[in-house]
Amino acid sequence: MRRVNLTREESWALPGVFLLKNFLVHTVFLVLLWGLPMKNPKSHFPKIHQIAYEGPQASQALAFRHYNPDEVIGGKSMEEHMRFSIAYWHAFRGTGGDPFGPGTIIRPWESGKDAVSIAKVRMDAAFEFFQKIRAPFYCFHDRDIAPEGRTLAESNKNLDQIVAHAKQLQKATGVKLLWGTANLFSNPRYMCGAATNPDAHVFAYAAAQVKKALDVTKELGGENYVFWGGREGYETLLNTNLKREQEHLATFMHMAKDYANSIGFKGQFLIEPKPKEPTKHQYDFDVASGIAFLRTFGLEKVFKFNIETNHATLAGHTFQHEIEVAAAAGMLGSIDANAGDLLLGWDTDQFNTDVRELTLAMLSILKAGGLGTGGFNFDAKLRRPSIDTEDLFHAHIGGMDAYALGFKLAQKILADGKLEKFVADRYASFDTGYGKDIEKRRIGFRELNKLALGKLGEPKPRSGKQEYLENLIMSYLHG
Ligand code: XUL
Ligand code: CO
Repeated sequence: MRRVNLTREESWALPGVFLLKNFLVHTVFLVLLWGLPMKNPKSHFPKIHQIAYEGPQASQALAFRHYNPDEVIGGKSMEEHMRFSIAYWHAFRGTGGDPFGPGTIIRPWESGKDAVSIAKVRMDAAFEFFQKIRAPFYCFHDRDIAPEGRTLAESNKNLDQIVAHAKQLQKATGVKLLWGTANLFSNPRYMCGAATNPDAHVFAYAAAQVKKALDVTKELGGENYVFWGGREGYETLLNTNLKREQEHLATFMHMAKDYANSIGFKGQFLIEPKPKEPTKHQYDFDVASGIAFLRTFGLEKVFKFNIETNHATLAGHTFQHEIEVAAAAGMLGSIDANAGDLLLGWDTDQFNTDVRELTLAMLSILKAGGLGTGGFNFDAKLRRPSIDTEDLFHAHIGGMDAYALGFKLAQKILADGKLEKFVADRYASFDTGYGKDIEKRRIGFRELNKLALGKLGEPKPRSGKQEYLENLIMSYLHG
């Protein structure tokens, strides 16, 4: 065959090439058309736009009145200050079920050909929600995001598929993982505990599950890793070797840290105390007993605390109390933001809109220098009759606004300085003289005895001024 040298234009005009060209152009066009919906996947919340800050006078309900992510306070945006996070288990696995009846909440995205594909669509909906509600972080248990398989290997395989999906969504949206954790409490194998189970077989299985959870938390850039010991406690002391179980729990935590170090996971380890529920007694009862546990077993440098409001009240403390105890030990890590119903007495996990409580909590958090790698994770769920998708937005808007307002009011209280000055003055006798010597441990009972019998005489009582201080706080809240 004779070869002819054709120009580029001429070669495009040849019949065969013309057909090929047309074919290519059409194919590219079709692929582009087909690709469009892939780039703009179907919205799961088509009627709801990204929530905007509209200020306290906002006319519509789906707007922020106090949380303005872009507002800069003290050189940092509110988004950076608050580090809000969505709890996957409540927001995307919560059904409204309770011990007396099944779930009431049916989500349109909960359908598909198999559990893994449903999990992927659910995750698409979750990331759309994170963006629309303007939460920069989310948190999960391994089994929230991916279905548990028939074997551990199958569960790990499911998790790998979903983690790959999460990684893409994180990259596409900029939403990050505040913390990961393992669910060591739902499956019946853990009914007598995980690390504190009397059966070493269960301990081994739990270790393997946490190993994997640490792997995926690292893979997704998680900034912390949480241990909530849901069933690490007992139902009755009749069948329990408490000492051995506590030692096993500590061993498990040491193993977790050794493994995390070995894979180069730099996230902060957090313990989330809770006194009871589901067990009668949980070993990490509250922050104080958590500190004692960690110090007893040489783990105090490894852990900080993830403090949950409702867990604090179940332990008979205020939220602020738990924050102060952790802060005093330099172990304040993160917050599971919710509220309990004090008349009910179980872990109702409600959204917190009590601005006074949150202002006081924020005051303690700010005085402690903030949360570092932690954040405010909404470990809170909708009430059983709140079945509209929109309710998920109202709930989180309320929580975010209440926390943002609490933050701003606490800033105001600190800037004003009256409260801090009052407290500083109350302890001023320890700033100089024998008071300072006491703090520095430079004197003892003999010297103090001499002073008390000699020039000091009877101490003069001073008012604690509680009512004045309560009114002062009220003046910041309500003018
Ligand atoms: C349970 C609870 C957990 C932890 C994570 O009361 O708070 O969801 O936050 O395991
Ligand atoms: Co929690």
